[in-house]
Order: sequence, then structure tokens, then C-alpha cells
Amino acid sequence: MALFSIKMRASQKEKHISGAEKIQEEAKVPQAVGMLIARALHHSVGKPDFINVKIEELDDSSVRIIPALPVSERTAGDPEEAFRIMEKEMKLLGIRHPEKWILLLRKMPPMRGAAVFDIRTGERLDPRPERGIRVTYMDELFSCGEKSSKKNAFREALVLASKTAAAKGMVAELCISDDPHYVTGYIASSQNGYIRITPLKEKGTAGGGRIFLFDSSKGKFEEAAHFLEQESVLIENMPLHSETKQNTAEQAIKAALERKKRAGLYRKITVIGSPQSGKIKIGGKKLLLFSSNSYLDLIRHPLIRLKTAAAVLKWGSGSGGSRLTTGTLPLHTRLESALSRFYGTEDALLFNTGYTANVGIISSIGNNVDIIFSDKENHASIIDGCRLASAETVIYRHNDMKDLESKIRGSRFRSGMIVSDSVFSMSGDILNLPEFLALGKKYHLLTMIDEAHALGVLGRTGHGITEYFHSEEKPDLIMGTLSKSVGAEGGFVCGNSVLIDFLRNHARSFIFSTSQTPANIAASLAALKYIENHPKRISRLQKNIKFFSECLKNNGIETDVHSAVISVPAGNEQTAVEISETLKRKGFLIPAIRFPTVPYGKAILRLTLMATHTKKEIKAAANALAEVIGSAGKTPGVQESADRDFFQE
Ligand code: WAQ
Ligand code: MG
Repeated sequence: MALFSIKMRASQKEKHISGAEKIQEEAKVPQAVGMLIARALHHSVGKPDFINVKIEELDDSSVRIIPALPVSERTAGDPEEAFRIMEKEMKLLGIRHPEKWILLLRKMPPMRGAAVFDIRTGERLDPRPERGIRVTYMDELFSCGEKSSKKNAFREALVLASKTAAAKGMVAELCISDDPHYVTGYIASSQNGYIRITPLKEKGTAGGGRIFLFDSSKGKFEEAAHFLEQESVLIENMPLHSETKQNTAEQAIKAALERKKRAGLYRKITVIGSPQSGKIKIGGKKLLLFSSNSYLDLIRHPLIRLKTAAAVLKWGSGSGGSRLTTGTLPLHTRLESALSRFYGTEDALLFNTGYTANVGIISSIGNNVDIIFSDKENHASIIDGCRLASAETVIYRHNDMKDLESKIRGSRFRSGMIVSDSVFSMSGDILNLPEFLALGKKYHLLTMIDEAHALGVLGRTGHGITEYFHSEEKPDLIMGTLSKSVGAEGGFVCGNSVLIDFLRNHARSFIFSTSQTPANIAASLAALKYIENHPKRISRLQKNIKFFSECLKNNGIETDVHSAVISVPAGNEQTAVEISETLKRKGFLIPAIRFPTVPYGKAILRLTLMATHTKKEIKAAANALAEVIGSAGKTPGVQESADRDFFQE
């Protein structure tokens, strides 16, 4: 599923009538083209005798999603008063002699683009003054929910202004419409948002224009111009169609929810009415579960349950404190020893969840090194850890060690780390560990992997990615979870004693959380022991993975299978939800995974296997999947249904 840029220009006797553009996923291109043509044909300026539509496929990995600037409004009695408001706003941005710039704006000759000035020298920067810089390749994210093909000057201006404000070095944009009847203009900046000012001219007067004020000491003009004219952006968090601003918190929150619904991305919680296993019940209906992270199906295991119950009887319901105060029981240290033995490291540290482990580890290390290199498809918890760190984060192409090396070479740093999932949570891809480790060594970077979906899955005895690659070398930090194969809850990290000691003293999510409950620790200990003693369970899972892969191939479904996580492309958001719902009616729970978990327009079905799935069940799932996907593909333009949700009961 690709994204396309669609641009329309309409003219009459070579005189420009209207122009507009959209960015849409493939399936919605016809609809968008129709809307743009309708717009050209019904323009108040006149009937066009020439309409040009240009459709280009975009490299969707390069499409940036940028939030809309916050909007506020000012109203004046007349244009003179309105320009004084604009002047004041410019002063707030530290712009000197605002009246000079306003004079320039009011005298702009007709141009297709905007004039760019260096705010310090007053020099005109755009190379073709008769044309200016034309901001393009932009749209609202999810704009195709629009009902009307009419131009909405405000929304289009907000998209343009939000993109423009994101250009490095941009200080402010000033704008007056060249539509004689449109008297609202604005000043926009990343600092103070989009400020609409009415009226910036008398109704019926010609003239209008755009000026970009640029600070060459803060950014390179050529780079900003390239971004504005060539790079694609989608603007998220646009105001709803019915309103322009959200002044109160309540309005803003309601609007955010409403936007989710309209975009078909609203999520609901499903209650599963039976213990997690390959067979579950939802609202009395029996389903086969092909999307659990409990890969070894240990959650219901009698022995593990008994040990858990015994721990609760002995130690009670909770731990009563954080690990560094009163919350450490012998259970905690025993589990840490068991984990460091499991991975063959000097020490280990527990966290409450995998999420808080990544956030705590990466932020604390990232506050002490200069740079973090992170895979494009790393889990959200890794991303959030990077966000909290003071180090610069550099994202490299998914599992692309060449790109990683060139990004390492292109960066300046003294110290840094590389972090990657072992098994990627959505695609199921496996990290190229040998090259990853080699790069860490070559450039003296700390290496960290996330074993969430690898522990109990990869390697002959389930010891994860290092066993899978028969690697002599180990990453410096091996982070993992107790919630997937282990079947309990929690995160952990294994490493040498210095690193673990550092984390024990710096990782805030460790320091400031009440430690895990006795039940959780006992379950984890019992499950880990079970995994160590029952390699057969792991080979059963691996056989199931192989068998499922064959079944998919036999059914003509093309997807690479590497791990217990199998990603099947399912088209756009709505199609994916439809497929998932149909599968549910047929008795299989396989949820659709949508933006923002996966890229916009590239929804997937995320299937997972368990050691206890039977061949019959696996075959049935593959057949059902092939049947449903096959028929979804044959229904062109699956009807859009914004509020539908895949987990509705
Ligand atoms: N990139 C750069 N400059 C542009 C572009 C573009 N894509 N399109 C137009 N301009 C310049 C050009 O010099 C025009 O003369 C000038 O901007 C004004 O263009 O909150 O409709 O298309 O309600 O008339 C403001 C909405 C609407 C305010 C602005 O601009 C609000 C508008 P117009
Ligand atoms: Mg115009």
C-alpha cells in the first residue's frame, strides 16, 4: 500500500483558476482525484477549460507526520488595527522593526509562492523572486473523510503553515489571502502557533501574499527550501471540521477523541472471558487465539500456578515498597540470579514491565552518552526511552546494517549506544545480530537488544537471539520481558555488574516503582525453570511456526516467517479491520494492527503461534486467512466505516 501525491491545477484561457493537492493512500486515490476535479469544475472564479492532474507515488518511508500548529484568533475593528496586532505578535517572537516587514507584505506583487527574507540582513533568499518558494507535498493526515470538495482556505493554510513552521531556521510566516473577499490572514510560528487575524484587508480589495522570515544562523536556507518544496508531510491533530480552535482542555480532549473516531483509529478494549491460551471465550463465543504473546502457553500450566499460589500464601499479596527501600524479598534477588544465569551475564535487574524497563534503561544511559542509534521499527518503549534521554537519537533503516554504519560514520559523538529489538514486535523480523555486534565493537558503541519476543522462541533451547546465531559475542545489555513466553509480567535487563549497578542507581522507572508482587516473581521463577528444563516445548513452538509457514505458502499467502510473530499485510486501516472482523466471525481472533503502531496505510494482521496449537488448528487458521484475504482483495474499495472497531462485542 503506497502513498501518492495528487496535484490539480485548473485554468481558463491559460489564466489560473484553482489549484490544490492531496496525499492519499493508493486505495483512496480515485476518490481524491474525483474530489479535486469537482472542485476545479465548480470554482467561483469560473469554468476551467484545462485541468491538469498529476499523480506521483511517494517514498512513504520518507513521509513525515507533523502536528498542526495550535490555533488562536484575534479580531480587530479595521485592517490598521489588525496589522498592529500582527506587529505585536511579531515583537513577541523577537522580530525587530515589524512595521517594515508588514509594509513589505502589503506590497507583495502577485506570485505563486512566498518571498523568503533573512531576518537579520533583510536579504531576499529565494532564488526566483518572480515565483518565490512554493510549499507543496502536504496534506492533512486522514483528509479523505471530508464530505465536501469545497476549498477550505483556513484548513489549507493551517497545513501549509504547520509544515512551514517545521522548517529549521523558520522564524515566522505572514500571510494575507489574495482572494478579494477573504479578509482573514495570519501570522504563524513554531513558537506561538497559528494566529488568525481578521480583517487584514477591506472586503473586495485585491492583493495578498506570503512572507517567510528566516534566520540563517539557525538553519540553512537551501535545506529549508528543499524541505518545503520537495519533502512530503502529513499534518496530524488538525482541528475538527466543525471548529477552528480548542480553547479549553475539555474541548481539546473531546476533539482528539473525535478525530481518532473519524480516522477509523478509535480503539476499544476486548474482555477475554477465559484464561489466555490457544482456545478462548469472548462473550460466550469460543475462538481460536492466534495473536497471544504467550508463545509457550505457560499461563495455565498447573505446576506454575501451584508455585504461584504457594508464594502468595507464604509472602502475601504485595511487596510494600520500592526495591531500594523496603520492597526487596528473597524472591526478587532469586529471580535476578536466575535471569543472569539464563543469559550468562554477571548480573540482572528487574523492572515492573518491559515498557518501564526500556524507558528506564535507555533514558538513564542516554543521559550519559551523546548519541543513540535506534532501528526504525523498534518498539514504542524503546522510542519513549530515547525521547526521555538527553542524547541525540538517530533512527536507522529497519535492520539495515549498512545504513546503521553510514549513520554512525556521519555522526559526531564521543560515546553512544545502538539499540534494537531481537525479534521485531510487529513484523517478526530477526535482528542481524552478528553485524549489529560487529558495528558496536568497531565504533565502541554500547549494544542493547530487546528479547521480548525472542526469549523462549529463538534458539534450540529458547535462549534467544545469541543462541539462534550461535554467537560467541553477546550484546552489552540484554533486556527482556517476563510477560510473553514466561507468561507473567515484568521486564528485566542482564549485563555486566557495572552496567547493572549503574541502572540500579539511575533508572528512574526502577527506583520509583513499587517492586513486583510475590505472585508475579514466583510465576516468573517457575516458568523460567520450566523453560530451562523443557526444551521440547520450544521445539514444539518452532515446529508450529514452520508448519504454519508451509500452510500459508500452500494457500498462496506471501509472507516471510522468521519467528512466532507473523505479519500479514492487510491493506489500509479499514480493510484490515474488515478482515479481522470476518475472521472473528469464523472463530479466529487475529486483530488488525493499525497506524500508529505500523505506518499509515500499511495495516497488518499480526498472527502469533503457540507451542500448544494443534496442526488442525493451524491449518484451519491458514485456510480461513487465505479465504478472507482473498475475498477482501476482490472487493475493490472496501466501504469505509469510520467508527467501526475490530473488537466490538
Ligand atoms: N506556497 C507558498 N506560498 C504560497 C502558496 C504555496 N503553496 N500558495 C500561495 N502562496 C502565496 C502566494 O503569494 C499567494 O499570493 C499568497 O500566498 C496568498 O495565497 O485562518 O488563501 O492562496 O482563515 O490566497 C489564509 C487563511 C488563506 C486564514 C490564505 O492564500 C484563516 C490563502 P492564497
Ligand atoms: Mg488564492
